[in-house]
Amino acid sequence: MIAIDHRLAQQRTIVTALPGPRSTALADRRKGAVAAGVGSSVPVYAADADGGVIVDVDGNSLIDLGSGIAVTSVGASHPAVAAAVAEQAARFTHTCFMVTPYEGYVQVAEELNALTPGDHEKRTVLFNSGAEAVENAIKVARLATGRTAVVAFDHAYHGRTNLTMALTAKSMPYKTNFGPFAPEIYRMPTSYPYRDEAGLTGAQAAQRAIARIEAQLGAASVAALIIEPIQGEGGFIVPAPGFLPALAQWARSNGIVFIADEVQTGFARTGAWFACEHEGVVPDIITMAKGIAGGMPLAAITGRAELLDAVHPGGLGGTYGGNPVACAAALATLSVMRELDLPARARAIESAVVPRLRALADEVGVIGDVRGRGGMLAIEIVRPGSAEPDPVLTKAVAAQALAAGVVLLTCGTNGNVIRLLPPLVIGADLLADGIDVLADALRRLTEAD
Ligand code: PLZ
Repeated sequence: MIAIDHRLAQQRTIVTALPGPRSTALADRRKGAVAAGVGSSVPVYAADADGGVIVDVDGNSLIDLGSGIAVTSVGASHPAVAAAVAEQAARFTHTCFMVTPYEGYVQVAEELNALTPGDHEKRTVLFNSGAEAVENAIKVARLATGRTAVVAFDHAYHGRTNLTMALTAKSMPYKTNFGPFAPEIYRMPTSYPYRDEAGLTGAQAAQRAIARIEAQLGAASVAALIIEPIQGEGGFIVPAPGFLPALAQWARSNGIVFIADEVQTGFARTGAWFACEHEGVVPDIITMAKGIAGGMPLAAITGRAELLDAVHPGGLGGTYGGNPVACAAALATLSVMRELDLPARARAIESAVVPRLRALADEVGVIGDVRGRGGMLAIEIVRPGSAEPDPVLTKAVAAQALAAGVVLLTCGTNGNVIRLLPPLVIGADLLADGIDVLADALRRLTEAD
């Protein structure tokens, strides 16, 4: 990996207890101002961030292995992105693309049409959040097919709005007591190699889902099938090879819109521009957000021209969708990603980290599975000698890592997965230090058992 110059020192420096006094004071203040329903997994308040570090309000420099949930792949303050934002904000922050359009939106659409898998004619619409992109992909699929049923999968995460809550699999904390949910959503088994019966191939896992869809719904009633090519919040689940191509093929031959939700996996994160590419899958519609704009809120759907153009004028939009500042950030982010060859950096992260995680698994006996691709890697934490999820230990590992200055996120339907999502610009030494901290935390907590 070529070293990149950064504004902030790329090192872990702890000067107070974590959280420190200023973070603790802000946490107290927040209680009286911010609704309790909004959680923060890391109780440390950010003051500055760059490359692979977040500096908190107490002056601690933490290693960022979360990228704000897979967003800041180019870092949280890349100078090219910051300059593009400032320059656009100085000209105009908003006109509303539905009122007075501007070039940046068109340019982002052109770039996404060229970058996403498949060389068919494409169209793009821009939105503000991943959930909004997913909602709109479903709107388009229903309108274009004249059908209503939508198939989602076990362990899926697609958002927190009403329709996307219905698509999301996990109840607590996303859905509990927030119903009723949108109708016509059907959940099918996914491919989860670590937990599926041994030897189940991707094609067989796909057939298991397809047989159920055909029996319970009938293919002809299905508008869309939506899936994350690597499931994110559900546990960084990489399906068995052949699963996605078989589903996509079946969808194609039954007139069903195949939607790849690449909100978390997109934009170089998995070592390809999009995770679908690892298996040559070409989705009909792809949903994108997170990494697209270096931290500015922007989301998109890109899909077959005949699907997207089927919608009547005025049928898609929103006040802020494709905000000009966010578009400027996206254009700068995409050019930085190309210039630094972030897909290659993601693959280098995988090569550096996976052998260490495998060695750690041999050593500590509580890592049931090491998986992921590129800069989207995970370990599944289980009770020794079993596959029983251990969310308590998982949480303790993240807490110990934080105490030592590493921001580490968990995920998984059972809360027992530690996920690594470093900024893709992170330096090799800083990354290695972060993995050392994770390893130490696991060693210490398993020795204490
Ligand atoms: N689709 C695949 O990963 C967002 C959610 C964190 P928004 N994932 C992080 C949380 O607890 O809210 C996500 C995703 C996939 C859709 C979404 C939704 O994206 O930008 O959060 O709406």
